[in-house]
Amino acid sequence: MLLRITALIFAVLIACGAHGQTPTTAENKSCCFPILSRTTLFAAATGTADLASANGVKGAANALGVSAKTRPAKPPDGMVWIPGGEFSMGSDEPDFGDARPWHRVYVDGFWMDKTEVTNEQFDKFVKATGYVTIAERAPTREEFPDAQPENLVAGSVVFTPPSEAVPLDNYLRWWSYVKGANWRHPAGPASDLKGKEKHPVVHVAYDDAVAYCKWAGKRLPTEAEFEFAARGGLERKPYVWDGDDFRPDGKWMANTFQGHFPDKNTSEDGFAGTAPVGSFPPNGYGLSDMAGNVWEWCSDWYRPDYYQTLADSVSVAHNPQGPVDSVDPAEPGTKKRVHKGGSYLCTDQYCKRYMPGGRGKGESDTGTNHLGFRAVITQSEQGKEPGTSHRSGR
Ligand SMILES: [Ca+2]
Ligand SMILES: [Ca+2]
Repeated sequence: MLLRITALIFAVLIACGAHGQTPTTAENKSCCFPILSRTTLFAAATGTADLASANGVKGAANALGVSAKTRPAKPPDGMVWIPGGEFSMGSDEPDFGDARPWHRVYVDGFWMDKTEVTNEQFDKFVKATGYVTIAERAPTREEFPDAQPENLVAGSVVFTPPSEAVPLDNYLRWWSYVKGANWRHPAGPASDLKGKEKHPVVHVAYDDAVAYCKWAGKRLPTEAEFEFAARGGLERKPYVWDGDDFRPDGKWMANTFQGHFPDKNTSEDGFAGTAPVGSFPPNGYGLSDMAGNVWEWCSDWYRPDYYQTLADSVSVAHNPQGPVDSVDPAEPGTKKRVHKGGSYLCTDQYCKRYMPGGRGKGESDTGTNHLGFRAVITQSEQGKEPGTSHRSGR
């Protein structure tokens, strides 16, 4: 355990240097910023299952009935139509260095899951395919040749708040790698999913989310699709709802963190952890929890300079797919995908990446108990064979 903790400290300290600043700077106020990676974790201290789902994927895609030109008359179950169009993407928040500058983006219309994928939905996928998530698999000697044998245990990263106020300069004070934590046991082996059937599934790594999407005949959204959808038709607004107030008319609009971070969660919005999906008002497109509840995987590789690159190269970026590779100065050598939307751990005391311009990042094999996903499908994906999505091979 000591080695694991040491490893975690090492990983955290590296991550805190993400923007060349100390952990106490505003830009690194990342209570809810899921930056931990298994590669760094295990290396410091120390696949995808056969889905048997080819027919199911093809059938599911066709069953959606997505037209090549027009939206279907009958919405796919649980999905809403996002009309597409041009919008301003990014943020001018001082803390969001990797989300600047504002730049113009166009996305085609697409269907998007109205909610984050739930435990109930993920359970159907697992029962149908026998899929085993990465957090349920013990890391192998081949994957982590330098790891100590006692560290090669299955588990995941869990928010473990301290009992009293602590300096906000060390993530280790509230994050732990917990043996036996996975989507079935979100807080560790003693926890379960009873009563959480409608809560978002967590502890899903990128590859796990991709596997689910393939089975469902869908794919993960690009970062541009997610942000376009999150904004709900609003232009350059700070939140995914209209106006400039975090609590319009005193109403809670998203599952975030209240109280004193990280030791005292007063749950004034009704939820200390995940909430059943759709517990808060939907945005302008009818999507729930595009801010807060759990972070959500996007298909883009993460680079902190990607927005600047787009702004420098084109007047309007059409359907941007993200950079061709991932570079994160915080953890050199690890490749990360984008997360969006923030989580139930976001608080303006520390970070507020529930704002639609906020960005998160994480290594593909790393899940946490505040990270999930939802899926999309575009018109052009109709009739494609399983796994042929332009996102799936990345
Ligand atoms: Ca909350
Ligand atoms: Ca969310």
